[in-house]
Amino acid sequence: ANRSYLIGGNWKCNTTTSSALSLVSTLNSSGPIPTNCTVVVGVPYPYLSLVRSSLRSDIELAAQDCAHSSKMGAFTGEVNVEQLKDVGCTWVILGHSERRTGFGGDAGETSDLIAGKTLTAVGAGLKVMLCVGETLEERESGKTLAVVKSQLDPVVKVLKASDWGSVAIAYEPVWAIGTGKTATPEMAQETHAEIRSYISTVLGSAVAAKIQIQYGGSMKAANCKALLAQPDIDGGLIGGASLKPEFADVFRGMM
Ligand code: 3PY
Repeated sequence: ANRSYLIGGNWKCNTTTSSALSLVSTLNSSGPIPTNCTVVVGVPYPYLSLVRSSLRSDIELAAQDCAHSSKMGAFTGEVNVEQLKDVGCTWVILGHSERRTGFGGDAGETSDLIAGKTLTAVGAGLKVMLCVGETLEERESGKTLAVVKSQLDPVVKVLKASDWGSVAIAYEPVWAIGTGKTATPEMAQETHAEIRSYISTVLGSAVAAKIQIQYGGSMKAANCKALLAQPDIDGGLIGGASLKPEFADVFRGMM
């Protein structure tokens, strides 16, 4: 692709103080980051400060969610964008399918809520990895693009065109998340190209040409090369493999 690569690790609800520090030490000794590559790790809230203070400075820090409001106040359990910036985050992952679906009794986040969070994050100067993607049932009934559009449209509505410079889209087919199933590079490329063409329709060709579209869903060292070689795949959002030393192989492979 003629865009640079964005390689994100999504630690999800994993790590403790000691395993976070051991991952940091692996990353710190993993050699240079290729110049065409931005590397970001998405860390659970309790470890953001710790990771920022111990991780090499050329790897950026993301939170995995943020509050809808940027205000301090009576919002029990929420963490806002100012707090994220205060502990050194430059990115936030928003709208991951695991947040959209809900779990453990949570209702799940709507695309409107995620759009509001995206606006708040971008307004505060954070960059966003905005996750979209369809379920297996939706793919099999030919609704992939319709679903992705319905997830993107609320964001298109609230952001200014210039805000899109702070947004990357992480296309994560839900059926490939944590299942070990990966979309084939051709399948992923097809959807990435459709997403880019949709962005071009609603936001213009300049935004579309620039925006990074990451693939997510069981990306790992063994399959990243073929995925990242596709013209519209500009990086990855990596779950399980980001908890292992092989995460470094993904970005080192881009040299
Ligand atoms: C996965 O790789 O499974 C992910 O969900 C990344 O966000």
